[in-house]
Amino acid sequence: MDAMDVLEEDLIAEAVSAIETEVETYVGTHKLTSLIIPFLVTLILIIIGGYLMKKHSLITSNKRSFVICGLQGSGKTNLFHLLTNGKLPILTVSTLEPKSGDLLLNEEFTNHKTFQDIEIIDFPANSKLKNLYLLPYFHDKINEIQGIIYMIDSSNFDTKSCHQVAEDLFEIMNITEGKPNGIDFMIFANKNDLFTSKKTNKIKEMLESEIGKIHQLKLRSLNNVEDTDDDKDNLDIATKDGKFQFQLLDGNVDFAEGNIFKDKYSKIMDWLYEKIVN
Ligand SMILES: Nc1nc2c(ncn2[C@@H]2O[C@H](COP(=O)(O)OP(=O)(O)OP(=O)(O)O)[C@@H](O)[C@H]2O)c(=O)[nH]1
Ligand SMILES: *[C@@H]1O[C@H](CO)[C@@H](O)[C@H](O)[C@H]1NC(C)=O
Ligand SMILES: [Mg+2]
Repeated sequence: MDAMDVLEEDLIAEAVSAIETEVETYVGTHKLTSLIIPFLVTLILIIIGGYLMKKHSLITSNKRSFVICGLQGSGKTNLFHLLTNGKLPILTVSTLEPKSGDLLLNEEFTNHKTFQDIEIIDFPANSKLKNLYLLPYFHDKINEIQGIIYMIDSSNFDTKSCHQVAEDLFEIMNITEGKPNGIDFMIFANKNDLFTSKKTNKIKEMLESEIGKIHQLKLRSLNNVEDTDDDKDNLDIATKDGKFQFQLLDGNVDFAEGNIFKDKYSKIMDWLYEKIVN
């Protein structure tokens, strides 16, 4: 970008001086100074104005971000390192604050304008830290979020962790579905290299049933306090015949499985590139 700017500045300088010499000889021969000077000034102002506007639009260009979230230990920080510098970290400790980085691009995309300024953010999962960082981020920057990668540890997905994931997703989706068209999700069942891991279909089925239950419970407790419409959650539209379904949400929800340890996360990359282009 810098080199481009320098080149641009040089070009403008050259153009201006070329015009000046042209005009000087013209004025010298025709003595039309009074007419030419205002014209010249206007021209230069237009060029400079256009240049500044372009610069401004570059500075304020909408940053687009992808958020990585999910429960503790699901592999978020490992994925973050892969996406931003192409390598697995030697060791990760539980994340204490959000970290952002630029998406590392495939060579074929590095010079593509569409693929510039893509930010990846790794959020801590601990519930206090979630209230401190993730939820405020959703409220403030919802329009910058291009998609959410939700990581699940598929090797440890029992009734209890299913409930925790469902609660977590419910809270997040209630926010994202508040936005027109929602926000798209990639729900990634990570750690499928471990023999205890569950298949995506099973995980999806368990989650839909659990989120459905949570939704019904919240509805019922709201009815009990005779609070009507205004306090409803935003997942109503995704409930049909009492059953919650991801595919009825405004945002698209894709599921995939793999493991980031053995480089099996191409589904995430495909999804990312698709979202960036659209
Ligand atoms: N077997 C296996 N282990 C994984 C995989 N991905 C991550 N892990 C391990 O899971 C543990 C947690 O990984 P992190 O990336 O730190 O998880 P996190 O989601 O960032 O955790 P928090 O920051 O505490 O929320 C680490 O010990 C990783 O080595 C995987 O695909 N397969
Ligand atoms: C869902 O979000 C709405 C605002 O869009 C809010 O009023 C409601 O309390 C939320 N529900 C839950 C259960 O978080
Ligand atoms: Mg982490």
